[in-house]
Amino acid sequence: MAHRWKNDLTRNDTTPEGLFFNRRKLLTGVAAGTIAAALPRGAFAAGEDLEPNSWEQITGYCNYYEFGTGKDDPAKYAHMLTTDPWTITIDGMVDNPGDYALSDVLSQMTLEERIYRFRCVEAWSMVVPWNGFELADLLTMAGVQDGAKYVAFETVYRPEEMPGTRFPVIEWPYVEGLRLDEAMHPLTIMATGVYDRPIANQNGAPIRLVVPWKYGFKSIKSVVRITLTHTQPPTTWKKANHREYGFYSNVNPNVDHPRWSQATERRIGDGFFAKRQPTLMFNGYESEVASLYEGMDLKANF
Ligand SMILES: Nc1nc2c(c(=O)[nH]1)N[C@H]1C(S)=C(S)[C@@H](COP(=O)(O)O)O[C@H]1N2
Ligand SMILES: [Mo]
Repeated sequence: MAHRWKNDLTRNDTTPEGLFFNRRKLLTGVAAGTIAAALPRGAFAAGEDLEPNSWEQITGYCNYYEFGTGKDDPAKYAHMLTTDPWTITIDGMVDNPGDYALSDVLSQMTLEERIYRFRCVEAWSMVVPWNGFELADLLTMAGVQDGAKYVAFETVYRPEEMPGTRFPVIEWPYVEGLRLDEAMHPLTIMATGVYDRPIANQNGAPIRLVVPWKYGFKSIKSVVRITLTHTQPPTTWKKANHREYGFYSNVNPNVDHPRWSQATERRIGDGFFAKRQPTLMFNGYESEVASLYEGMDLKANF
């Protein structure tokens, strides 16, 4: 199938599945020996020498705060979330607003596998095979009206199934947003699977956003509402700390996070003492997406 986008990553580049699912433990140095034993040889070369916490300090870890901020909380509690049946409300500036059953949506979408770089803001990266469909197809089905400029996303908020929401660590529900042209770009997908399996609850089941040229936190999980708007919508991390997190959140090695450099990254699976690699502009998708930001000051619009 001919693609309207270029992505030269292949199966050989992908992060081994075991590393994807266990990366929080790897990153935080918990039970390093145990995990190393369960992984293919070579995948975890120098792991056993890891100083606990050293990675935590430099990386932080990716997450699903609705299930808690502890390292193991999402894996422990995300099973509490009921993901079937699932309804997505599409509203705002669309011709066909309404509540869409996910099963109906999926029957109309072309599902594909995409192998993408996925980068956490704190300086580590993976290459992950997501399964999903283009967000543009869903928006086209809803009928975007003239004048719509942004797409707002909202995660399900169910306190009884999400123990982390009892604490006001961030404002609930989790929200994110894209400019309409970013949302319509063929690289932007709604993912329903990973490694050819339905997505795990802790990774955002049954459906989450993936924007491969932006940081991980842009990838809002368990989406229940998509709203077309005229004005730039609020985003969770910008609301929590606007000095550190902006609306755009493009992977940009020239703009450091206030507390750490983003000029280099460590690829999960390369080993803890492997040389850091230079971070690629837009996560390696520069030729695909740079034109979206032509003329913009990306230091001001971080
Ligand atoms: N609803 C919701 N979506 C979320 C988060 C969250 O806490 N809640 N965390 C974000 C962050 S910070 C990251 S790095 C990615 C991590 O996704 P993954 O670990 O499943 O790949 O999810 C993002 N989406
Ligand atoms: Mo993150």
